[in-house]
Amino acid sequence: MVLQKIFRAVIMGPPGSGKGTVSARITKTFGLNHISSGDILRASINAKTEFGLLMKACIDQGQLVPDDVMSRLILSDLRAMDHSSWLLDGFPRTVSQAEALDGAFTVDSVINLDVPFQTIKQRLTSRWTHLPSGRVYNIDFNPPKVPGFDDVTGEPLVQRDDDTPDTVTRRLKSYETQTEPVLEFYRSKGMLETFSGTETNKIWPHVEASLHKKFSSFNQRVA
Ligand code: G5P
Ligand code: MG
Repeated sequence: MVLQKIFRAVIMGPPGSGKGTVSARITKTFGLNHISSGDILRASINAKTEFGLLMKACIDQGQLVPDDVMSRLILSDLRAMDHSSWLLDGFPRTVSQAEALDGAFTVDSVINLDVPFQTIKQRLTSRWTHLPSGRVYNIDFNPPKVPGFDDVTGEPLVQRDDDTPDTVTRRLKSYETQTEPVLEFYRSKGMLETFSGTETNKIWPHVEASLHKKFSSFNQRVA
């Protein structure tokens, strides 16, 4: 579906709930630009920038990067994109970040993936990532065509340093204490749409249908 106006969405959900997986399907189907805060941070770590190395300590311990750093980073990337439609994945993650985003941009849709923590723990230990693109694979769910290598570039896949069982537990804890209040922030504004389940393939048709509906009414309002 071709969009006639800028459409801006946020995708939320606990670590491993499938934000990256669903985002890839949304960008393919609807052509939004995918901006993943985690991918941006991992690119800085991979490039061994001073900033990246500082942030790596936080990330590897399953802690959040400080709000002011994160909001500055993401908002400046969004401003640079100016007249584009985008889908934000991994930001905002605290109420302070949500307020910063709210002050700078109008968000048209907030998608919340609600997946049980038990399901997530199993998934993350068998995740393989192509760091330069952020493409994710899973040994059980969507294995790469050649084990250990990215389907598109043929480059090696890695396991994220923060996907160890202990760090996953800490990330889930931080999600409960720091990110769940953001759901309330958007719920109280009537913007939150929650999709519950344990399988992305069952959740996705509902997300797709909801976005199709939103995009249609959005285009009608513009026309
Ligand atoms: P990230 O990178 O934002 P998380 O923790 O929010 O990391 P993550 O781990 O990237 O989220 P996801 O994107 O929600 O998970 O999930 P995914 O990668 O698509 O799917 C997980 C796995 O499950 C994959 O292997 C996938 O193939 C598989 N899978 C998907 N669906 C199914 C299914 O139906 N069945 C099965 N069997 N498998 C499936 O953030 C990382 C860190 O960066 C910092 C923090 O330290 C954070 O911990 N950070 C921030 N700090 C402060 N503020 C922010 N805004 C920050 N953003 C990032
Ligand atoms: Mg992700």
